[in-house]
Amino acid sequence: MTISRKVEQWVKEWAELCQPEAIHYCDGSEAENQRLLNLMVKSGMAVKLNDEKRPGSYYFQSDPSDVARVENRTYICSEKQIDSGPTNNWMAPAEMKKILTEMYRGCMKGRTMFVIPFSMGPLGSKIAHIGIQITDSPYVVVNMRIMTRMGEAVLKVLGDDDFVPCIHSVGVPLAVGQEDAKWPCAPIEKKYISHFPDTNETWSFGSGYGGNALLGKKCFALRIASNMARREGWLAEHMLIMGITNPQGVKRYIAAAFPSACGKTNLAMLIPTIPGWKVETVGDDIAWMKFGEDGRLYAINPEAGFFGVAPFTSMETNPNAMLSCKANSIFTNTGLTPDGDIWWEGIGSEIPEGTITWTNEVYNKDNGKPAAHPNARFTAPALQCPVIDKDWENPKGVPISAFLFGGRRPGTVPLVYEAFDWNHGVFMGSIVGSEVTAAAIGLKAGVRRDPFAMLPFCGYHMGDYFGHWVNIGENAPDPDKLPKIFNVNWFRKGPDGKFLWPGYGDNIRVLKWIFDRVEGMAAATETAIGFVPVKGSIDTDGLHGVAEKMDEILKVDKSEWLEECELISDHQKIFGERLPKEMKAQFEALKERISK
Ligand code: O2Y
Ligand code: MN
Repeated sequence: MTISRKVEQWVKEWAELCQPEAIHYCDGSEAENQRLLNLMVKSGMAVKLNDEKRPGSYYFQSDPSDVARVENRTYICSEKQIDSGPTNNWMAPAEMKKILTEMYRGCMKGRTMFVIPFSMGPLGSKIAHIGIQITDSPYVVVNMRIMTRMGEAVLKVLGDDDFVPCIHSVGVPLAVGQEDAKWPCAPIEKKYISHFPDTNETWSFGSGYGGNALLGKKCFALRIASNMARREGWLAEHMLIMGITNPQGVKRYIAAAFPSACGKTNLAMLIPTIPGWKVETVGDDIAWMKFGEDGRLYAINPEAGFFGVAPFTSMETNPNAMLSCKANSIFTNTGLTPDGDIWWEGIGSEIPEGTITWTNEVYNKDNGKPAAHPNARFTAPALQCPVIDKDWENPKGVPISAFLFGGRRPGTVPLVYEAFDWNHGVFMGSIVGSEVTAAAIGLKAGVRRDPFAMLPFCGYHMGDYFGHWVNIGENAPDPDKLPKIFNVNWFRKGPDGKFLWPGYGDNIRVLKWIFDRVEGMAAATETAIGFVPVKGSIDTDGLHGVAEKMDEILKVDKSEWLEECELISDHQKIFGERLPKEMKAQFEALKERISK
């Protein structure tokens, strides 16, 4: 393996601090992957699933204290606190590094330090970037192998260049002869997911789970990359990317941002219910976008796999996701059936007798405990998705014709509306939110704003982030080629409390309207909030009882929007002086239009 002196020196320094028993540079080969999986099976951390049911796949149970991203332990350590903004936790970089250096000292004793060279995006793409993650978790290595392009080939492309450094430890050194935990991790108060935007570094300590530990994903591809994108004039977004082809064979790509758990993976892999339309997947979570030579915005999916939520994914709700994880996949915190397969709530079949839960107990329907944790995950190669787009690895990316924003709004927000122009679209992205009714810990009931679905992922001041979107529009090589911007809301409810819109595969009907708007074809009415479909311009053929609800589904109610404006006013205040004047102007214009 050709390892540059820069990489070697950096690894040496970290090894001196973390004091691992051994250092292993990952080559990304199948043999290496198998060796690690076998070792984890032997140690009791992994279970090999039945090859007849789930070929090449493995099952893991995490520690019950380590089951999801930990936002309250996630920090943006910019030099100045103000630059991290009101929506991030902050600590001065020197202070954080002092704390963490002491925690990293000797933290890998008794373990192997793995060095993972990885590319976010197709190797060699001008939009892609290379990172190197140091970790003491073999679980992280086998997941990173699915989620990124990883191994020797990356080091070759990197040569002597700089890379994005990512440090990770589960934070549990092993004394000589000490038996390892099944899922080693540190207690919550010792977990730190720290980002240093001024030096592009991520230092993660204490968690082995998902976004806290697979550092290419949320830490690099969103929090660090959003800073890189701002400095360099591109976009790093929490967006799926999909291709849509109409019956005439015309294809357009859209990118869509929805808060976590709003069905992004389902939309990215949608199976259309209207004849002749086709949807293909480029990515289900993150988009990196740069202007191409033709003045259009091109997007790549920086990832190579899906880290999808398992519960309620089924052959009914998302057959393409189910087929993506039918082999060569990793399952974390699902149930484990006696015949060596996985099971979760909402999978679409009865739970087999004797299924083991994610907490390693025999499932008992009477004790109210689910078989799968609600945030149980499958890690599956994107290539296995039956509708993966032929250009999903095109190094140039795919040209984006439209952006979609949306949240879960039972009232106020119509099924779809289109922005008047770019800055109005940026304003729409800045007010995305979902209504929270449950007494979720630390949340008040009401609309929880999640601007651009980036609240947990924007690596700098969110007010400056809105400004960056405004600048992208201002500096576009050809403003006429900018994507059009839409807001969608699949979740509007009627007075009976039931969803008005069928959702899932029928969302193609909304995408069809958006597609036709992009092509200058579908009809719309100008309202106070934007362009809304005229009655009959959303195809409801073959849907029972929906045509008669379309007025309600598309309604823009003056009193509801006056109330919404009160909430938007509170929301904008959060960003203080850093709220761009363009966003203030958009809000004033909205209020004026509504009050007319
Ligand atoms: O809980 C985690 O660590 C995973 S979070 C995640 C994973 C895949 C895609 N999106 C998300 C998210 O929280 O947006
Ligand atoms: Mn996500």
